[in-house]
Amino acid sequence: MGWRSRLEEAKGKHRPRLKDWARDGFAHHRRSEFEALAHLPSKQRDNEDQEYRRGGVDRVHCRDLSLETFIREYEQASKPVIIQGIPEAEHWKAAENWTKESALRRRIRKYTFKCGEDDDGRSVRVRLKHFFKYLAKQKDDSPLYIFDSTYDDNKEAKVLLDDYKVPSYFPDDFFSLVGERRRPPYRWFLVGPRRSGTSLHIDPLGTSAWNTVLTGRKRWVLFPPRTSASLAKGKALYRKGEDDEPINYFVDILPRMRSLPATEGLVFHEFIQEAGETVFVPGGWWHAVLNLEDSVAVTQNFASRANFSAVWRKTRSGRKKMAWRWLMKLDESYPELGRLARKLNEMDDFHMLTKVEREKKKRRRKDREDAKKKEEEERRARKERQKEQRKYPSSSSSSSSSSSSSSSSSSSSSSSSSSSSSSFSFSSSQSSCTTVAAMAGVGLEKRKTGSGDGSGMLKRAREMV
Ligand SMILES: O=C(O)CCC(=O)C(=O)O
Ligand SMILES: [Fe+2]
Repeated sequence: MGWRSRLEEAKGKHRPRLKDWARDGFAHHRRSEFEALAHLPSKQRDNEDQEYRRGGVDRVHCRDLSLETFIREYEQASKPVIIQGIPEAEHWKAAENWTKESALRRRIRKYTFKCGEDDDGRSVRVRLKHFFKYLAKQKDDSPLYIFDSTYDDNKEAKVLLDDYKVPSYFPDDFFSLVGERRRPPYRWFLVGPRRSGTSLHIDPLGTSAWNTVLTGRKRWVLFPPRTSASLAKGKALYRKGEDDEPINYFVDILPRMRSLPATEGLVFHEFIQEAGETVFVPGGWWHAVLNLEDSVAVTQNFASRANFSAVWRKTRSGRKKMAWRWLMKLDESYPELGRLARKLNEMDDFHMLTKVEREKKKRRRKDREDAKKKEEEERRARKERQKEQRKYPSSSSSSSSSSSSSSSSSSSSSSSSSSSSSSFSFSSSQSSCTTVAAMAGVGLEKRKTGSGDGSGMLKRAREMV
């Protein structure tokens, strides 16, 4: 199979309901609107309200930024920053190996990178050489995007780990205590064709992130943690039929958000990340990203001292089992953090369930769900019975004996109830599965594409569950 058919297959799996990937014309008649994003809106043209609402993001070269200053002024202050020069100063081979497509392709020939997800949460994967062919030719509004977190577990692809190291500004990584297998996904290799991107989200479990671009440019928008989700997402601003992919958000929705009255209290932090720059995203900040050019990047999430309280609070309820293990490991290696975690539990009156309690709770939930399912089945069967009776009223009224009428109606209803119950239990188990994934996914997904059908959020959520 050639690259075209492989990519067509991948696209079909990732967004099966999307028939025309160039429907909105962002590579054709609306191309100039996309290209205009290469420049930030001019400050002079803004009115006072907008000027006030545009939060700035500092840009500092790493030679002028000590670790202590970074921690004090950015990490502890929960303030995003763009740091220049890290790959060069910290001697990343990625500066060479990832900036030439041919070099990258030669390094990893067979491994298939995740570039999407199907409706059942399975990864959609392609080889790099096929993806690069697609990237060069594609005219999609919102193309497939390599966003892969399992390269480190593959014999061939883990050479990528030799090409970069965690920048010296981010020495803490407390989730490493629970071990590679148990910890949530935390590092991603990204190849983003122009117009691809990541929808608005907050990074998982209260973690902070750094993101370094080796080639290409990315446009970012950030909103402070206090911003309401629906306001930041611009939920009320979508028009009928509009897609909610990152390209649509940046081209259509953000400009509408900019002209909202200042009383809405929205503050924007917009900037363009250039090649060689590292963006620090503090935990809890909303952010969305659009690849302005074909780009190669790496991003990693971490728990540190500065974000520990928020990460602990999310982890103890979002990853109950892992939280116990983490707490034990913290007690051993960082007893002061173990004490802090317990203190937070006490302050919040949070009881961490033991294994036995967790299992009991799980059983109780299952019993409740089973009972609900049974009730639903009975209700449905009753309805079917009533329908039958309405449809064939004569069968009961014309029969000479009431006992035969009731027996015929009960036998017909029991057969209809058994057939409806089997089809019902199938659909209900599907929907409860979806609900569990959705609940578990709250705040757990790292990357979201819009997927107008709403599957994007679930898809990403599942990766973390
Ligand atoms: O580069 C991107 O597309 C998004 C990255 C992101 O959201 C992150 O690094 O947390
Ligand atoms: Fe993110």
